Amino acid sequence: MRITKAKFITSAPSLKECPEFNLPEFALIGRSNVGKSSFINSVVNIKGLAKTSNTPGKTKLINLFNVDDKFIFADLPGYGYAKVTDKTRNQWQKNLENYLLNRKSLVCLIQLVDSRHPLQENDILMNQWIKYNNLPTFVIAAKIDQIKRSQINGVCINFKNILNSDVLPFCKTDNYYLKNITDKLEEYINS
Ligand SMILES: Nc1nc2c(ncn2[C@@H]2O[C@H](COP(=O)(O)OP(=O)(O)OP(=O)(O)O)[C@@H](O)[C@H]2O)c(=O)[nH]1
Ligand SMILES: [Mg+2]
Repeated sequence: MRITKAKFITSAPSLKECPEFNLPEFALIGRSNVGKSSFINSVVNIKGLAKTSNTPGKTKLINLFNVDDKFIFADLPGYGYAKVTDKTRNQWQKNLENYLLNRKSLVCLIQLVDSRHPLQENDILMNQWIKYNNLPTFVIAAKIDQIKRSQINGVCINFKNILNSDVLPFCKTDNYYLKNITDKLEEYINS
């Protein structure tokens, strides 16, 4: 799949503010700072389209992007972000859960996990929650440039064994990984 254009549509605090499109939607989920917004920018090949930051907690709303009038990316706030009050975190969690469970056009959740570290408990819990709710998903082993080339396969196999989901390696600095990812998106778009 060749992507030629992408545009920001809107930032929505919760599902009821999300406009409806007759297009398949992919939501990015994962811990804060794992690279969800950077992933979107790489796939659509537009630097800065989704806002990124060195500090966790950058994405605070449901940000929707139209890609080639073919599908929608929903950039979501990360989990595991410590610097918010319990009340704010609970509200985010409720809003996100409601979006993930009730967004009709959602065809797949793309869960990003950090290749540099073993899976964290909240990654595993999130994956179990997705499976429990019968939501389609695959996993991206993110920041793969940060581990040795010789370890890439082993890390992906390990994630796959633990999560029982397809795992694709990715880093924002090497387009080599994009083909498998866009092929995967296309499978969901066409099904
Ligand atoms: N080395 C490396 N750094 C990356 C990669 N992807 C993202 N980063 C860096 O990781 C940081 C966080 O990236 P974001 O894309 O903002 O992460 P996010 O998951 O959207 O974070 P939140 O919005 O806070 O949940 C930024 O400093 C990025 O430059 C990657 O593939 N390799
Ligand atoms: Mg983000």
